[in-house]
This record gives sequence, structure tokens and C-alpha cells, in this order.
Amino acid sequence: MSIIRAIIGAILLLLEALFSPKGIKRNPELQAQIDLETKKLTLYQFKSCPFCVKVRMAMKKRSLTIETRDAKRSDAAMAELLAGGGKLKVPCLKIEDASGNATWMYESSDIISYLDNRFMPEGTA
Ligand SMILES: N[C@@H](CCC(=O)N[C@@H](CS)C(=O)NCC(=O)O)C(=O)O
Repeated sequence: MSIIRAIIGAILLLLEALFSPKGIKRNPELQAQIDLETKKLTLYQFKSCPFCVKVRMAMKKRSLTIETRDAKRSDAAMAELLAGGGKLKVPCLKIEDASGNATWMYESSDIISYLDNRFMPEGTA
């Protein structure tokens, strides 16, 4: 079973590499502003989880640089996700506000909608 899972995972990563979208181009000032804002976001994920691949590709297409932490390979990341989000499920986006308070958002579709609403004001996704 774990061999099948490993093969499917490898295929997913290959597909991600092959079909990785080109990121949109923004004017440099706007991109710099967005890069500052995305420093407050962290995506907790597993490398070969299909829902995480979906979010990573959405990030790439929208030219959003968001730190990723692998909650399977890193015990520290797993502990952060469990302590903050409350469950070991991925993808999960940690969103910090200006005061350092964090919101933990699960569900790939909700995460992509959040990124669209916040960073793609004219529906250019
Ligand atoms: N509906 C969720 C599905 C996420 C999901 O099933 N993730 C799997 C990894 S691919 C997971 O975290 N499973 C662990 C669990 O559910 O406890 C989404 O779209 O984000």
C-alpha cells in the first residue's frame, strides 16, 4: 500500500513539475508590497498531497511567495500545525495579522479563495 502511495506521490510531483504554471507579472512596486504581505503567511503541507499540489500551483500562478512547511517530514512543523490549527490535516494556511495573532485556515478551496480575495482584486486568477 505504501509503495502505491509512493508511486502516486511521485507521479503527482512529476505532473506538478511538468504543468507548473507561469506566474503572472505585476508591476514591481505592487509585487514588492505583496511579497511583504505574504511573509506573514505560511502553508503547512505534505509534499505529495494532491490538495497541497493544487494550492502550490495556485500560488505559483498568482506569483505569491509563501513559505511552506512540511508537516510530515518536520516534527517541528507538525507540532506547530497541531498546536495552532488543532488537527494534522493539510493544506493549512497560517495567516498572521499585524499584531502577530494567527488564524489557521484549512481546505484547499478556501485557501485559494482567500488568496484570490486578498491578492487578486480584479479576478485575474
Ligand atoms: N478537503 C480537503 C482535503 C485535505 C486532505 O484530505 N488532506 C489529507 C492529505 S492529502 C490529510 O491531511 N489527511 C489527514 C487527515 O485527514 O487526517 C482539502 O481540499 O484541503
